[in-house]
Amino acid sequence: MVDRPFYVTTPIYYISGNPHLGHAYTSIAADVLTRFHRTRGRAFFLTGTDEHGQKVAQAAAAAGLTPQAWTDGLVDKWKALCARYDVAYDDFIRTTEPRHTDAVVKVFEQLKERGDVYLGKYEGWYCTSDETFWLEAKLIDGRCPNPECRREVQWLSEDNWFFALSKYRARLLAYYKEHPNWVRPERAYNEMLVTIETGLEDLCISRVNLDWGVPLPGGGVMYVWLDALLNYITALGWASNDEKFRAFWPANVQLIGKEIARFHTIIWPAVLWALELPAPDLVFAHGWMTVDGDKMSKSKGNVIDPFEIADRFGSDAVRYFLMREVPFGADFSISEEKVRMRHNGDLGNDLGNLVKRSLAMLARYREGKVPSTSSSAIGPRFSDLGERVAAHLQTLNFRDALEAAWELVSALNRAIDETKPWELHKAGSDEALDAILYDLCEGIRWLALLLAPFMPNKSLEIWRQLGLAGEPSGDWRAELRWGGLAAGTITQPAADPLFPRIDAGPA
Ligand code: ME8
Repeated sequence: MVDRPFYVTTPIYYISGNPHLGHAYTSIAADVLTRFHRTRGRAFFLTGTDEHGQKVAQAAAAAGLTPQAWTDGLVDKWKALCARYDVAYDDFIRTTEPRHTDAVVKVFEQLKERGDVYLGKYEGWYCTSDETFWLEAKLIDGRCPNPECRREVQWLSEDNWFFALSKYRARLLAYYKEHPNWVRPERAYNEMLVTIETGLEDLCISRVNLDWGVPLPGGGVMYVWLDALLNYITALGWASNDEKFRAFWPANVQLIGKEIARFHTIIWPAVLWALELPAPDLVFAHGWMTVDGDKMSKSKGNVIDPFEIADRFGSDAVRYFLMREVPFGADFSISEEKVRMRHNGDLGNDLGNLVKRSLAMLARYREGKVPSTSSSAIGPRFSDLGERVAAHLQTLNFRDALEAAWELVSALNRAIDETKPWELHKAGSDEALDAILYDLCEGIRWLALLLAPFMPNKSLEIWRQLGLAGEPSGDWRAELRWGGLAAGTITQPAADPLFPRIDAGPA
């Protein structure tokens, strides 16, 4: 069997402004998933920026810059967002790079040769915010029908290229029926299936009156959505590095927000088939983040600055909140209060105190040295925990994975309260004291491993406090065996709490 890396992608984000926390959400989820898969083999994580199109051109013009100067000036901010949240991508593609634009032209030529693109006239509406063509009948009150958008649309009458999407309708229907899990969550699958059943129109794939995009032979530029979708294969070296490309494609998981499901689960597979390539294994359309129930928007002034919230709570705590709050796929509302509750509760009271109390008792009763023991009250109850957390991560149930890990946090805290190590010490019950102290340290080691994909910094801190070398990134199947922590290990408890309490009010 070929050792195929696990290939994960995020959408490439429009570089029409600064990133907000919604963008970080998808990238963090992709990072958690990639880190998990790296514990079992190779993984490859692609993200990047969508730099062409009318929306970016307009933002640049408003700033008095050329689109290229505008995107060059902003891209570092998008990379900095990844760095701030420890989003460890393997490749970051910009759609203005020649490795992408060259390949995009090749795609166009191939599609043309195949007879899958043809010249026609587009007469209809266009939403610049969504970069979407809308036919008259689809508009709602004369505005963009996307519920997240509802902005004014612009009339277009252009001679453009069209992709013969309707030709792929039957294949799409068959594919959906044969692969009922290829679009998740189920709601997105059902919605997309209905869209296909209702009928598909051919897709306009060029903009003849726009010059900010990939120039097409004969004039005009490629429609920004087709340009953007292709990043997932151009970054791998499609048509330039066949060996790399074959080793990576099809992607294992493509993460997107639910509002762009139609592009990724109807247009994208059809384009891939037209290029004689397979569709990705899974497209996961996650839910939408709102602020106190409202859509995040500049005009409402409720955009959460991802840098500020990370400075206030720490990037790991924000990552934890985002993955723990709701099942991936569900919409959710974020507020400072909610993040603070999770931070002070789950992280500070449950996990942070567990580590602090356990290592403090070890320091007091055993000079910080992990004792040896022959019995464990806790290990046998959790022998399948690694497999359970892994199973949840395989299916992108981030919340369930964290809840399963928290069963161990709770069990260890409860064990302290029930065994009362201070009384065992007083009574001279050395064996029982060794047993509970070992269980606590070993349980904490497990937690560092299980939580590392979610909270890479805090897990490493825990690992260091346990006195362990390297990083908590080993293969769970080998590492998660109760008793793995060597007796005699000298722990290094830190004076400061892992998650110092944060009170309401200004930072
Ligand atoms: O659509 N809640 O880019 P974009 C959850 N360039 N996720 C959110 C979010 C929110 N409030 N806001 C943004 C584009 N996202 C195209 C994609 S891909 C070939 C081209 C995340 O800058 C989510 O992943 O509008 C969403 O799909 C994406 O950012 C949209 O980013």
